[in-house]
Amino acid sequence: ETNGITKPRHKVSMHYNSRVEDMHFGKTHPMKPWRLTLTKHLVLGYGLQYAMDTYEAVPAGKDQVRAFHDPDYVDFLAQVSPQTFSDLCEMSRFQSHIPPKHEHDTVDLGPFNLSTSPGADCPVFDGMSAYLFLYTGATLAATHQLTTGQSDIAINWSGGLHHAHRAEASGFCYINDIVLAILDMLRIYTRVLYIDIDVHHGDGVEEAFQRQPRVMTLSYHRYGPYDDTGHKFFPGTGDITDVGLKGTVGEHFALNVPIPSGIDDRQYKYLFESVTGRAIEAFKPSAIVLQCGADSLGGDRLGQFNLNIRQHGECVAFAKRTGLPLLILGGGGYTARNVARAWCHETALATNNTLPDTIPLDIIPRPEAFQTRVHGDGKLYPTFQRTHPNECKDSELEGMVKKLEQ
Ligand code: TV7
Ligand code: CA
Ligand code: ZN
Repeated sequence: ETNGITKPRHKVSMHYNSRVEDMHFGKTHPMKPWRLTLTKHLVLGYGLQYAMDTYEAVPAGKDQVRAFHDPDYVDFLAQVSPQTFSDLCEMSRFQSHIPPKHEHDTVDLGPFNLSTSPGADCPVFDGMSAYLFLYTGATLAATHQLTTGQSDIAINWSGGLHHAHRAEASGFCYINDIVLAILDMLRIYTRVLYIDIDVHHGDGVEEAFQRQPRVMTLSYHRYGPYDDTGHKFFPGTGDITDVGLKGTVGEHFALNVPIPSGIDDRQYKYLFESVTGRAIEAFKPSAIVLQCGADSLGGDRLGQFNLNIRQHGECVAFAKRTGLPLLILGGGGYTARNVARAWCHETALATNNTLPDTIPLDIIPRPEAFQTRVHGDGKLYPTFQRTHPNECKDSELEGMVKKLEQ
């Protein structure tokens, strides 16, 4: 026992490389890799490293990434930087310019939906290539740990980038580490259940396995009609009627739970536990992959849900109670201090530890200003102020559960 933190009977491993923290998508871009620095500081500050094995990740190999992605796309990602981008675009085998899909889109897109414009979702930035192969390497190391029986639960908070397609970056995601992990797991496990609690639809993972009856994908996400900017909530897919590719063996192996804005803890618990519970009963998975996007928390800069940290964590606890091999990944999360709180809490849950609400600020290395701005009142479990009105009616959620049970 150290710091009151104890080792669980089951084996937990965490896979990470601090070099991902130095990356900058751009000044105003919402994706901030330094949320991972905060997460690390909280995890180490509470002493959770004593409850699990920690591994420094190495970059994934190009061959490993080709298990899902297009070989030209992999070559491009391996070489791209702000300096090489235009030269790479000139090369004939890469399409050099894609006209904007919407007339009001101002960013100029290059091949594979990449761009050097500052407003792009998937910008080309310094050190990007190293970053992509590192978060992917961490996910594949975590997967290896599970498939070889060395861990019962393996965690990579820098992974979970669910929007990337075979030959296209999308929504801050370039390499789909989740698809690569599941492909690897299919060598060992008969059936893999993918659960996605990020506020966005896990479209890239769903699409990759739309013909694969050995993978069930289940995403909970904000979904609704067009907003005043002419956009649907990103990526605009994941309707309740979307259950996998019709007329293939993959039909009925995708589930989508589209949710209006402002959902609270009680309503989310009801939805998550009824639908996930039924999915597990029917599908009988041999392993679970859980994408823990923290943008479903209240007060997120991009999200529109109103979950508190404890309910977000209840989803992890629920998956853990199945006793199945569990891969836990990060994902979205744009209010950095809350991302760190949630993922630290979930690391504690994975290792059967309970944490005091008062953050051990004396152990966390950072200047005074950083402390007040980033950790707020110094509590791990604040109650979030509602930022989006609750548009979820209990009767409609019940109707949704009934529909999904069929
Ligand atoms: C997993 N929302 C990823 C979630 C990806 C969401 C989007 C932004 C955004 C991008 C910026 C930026 C932003 C304040 C927010 C239709 C568009 C509208 C680009 C401005 N500020 C995950 C992706 C989503 C980029 N994209 O699931 C640079 O918000 O809605 C869209 C697409 C076209 C492109 N424009 C946005 O959580 C990790 N982007 C500021 C600077
Ligand atoms: Ca989701
Ligand atoms: Zn998201």
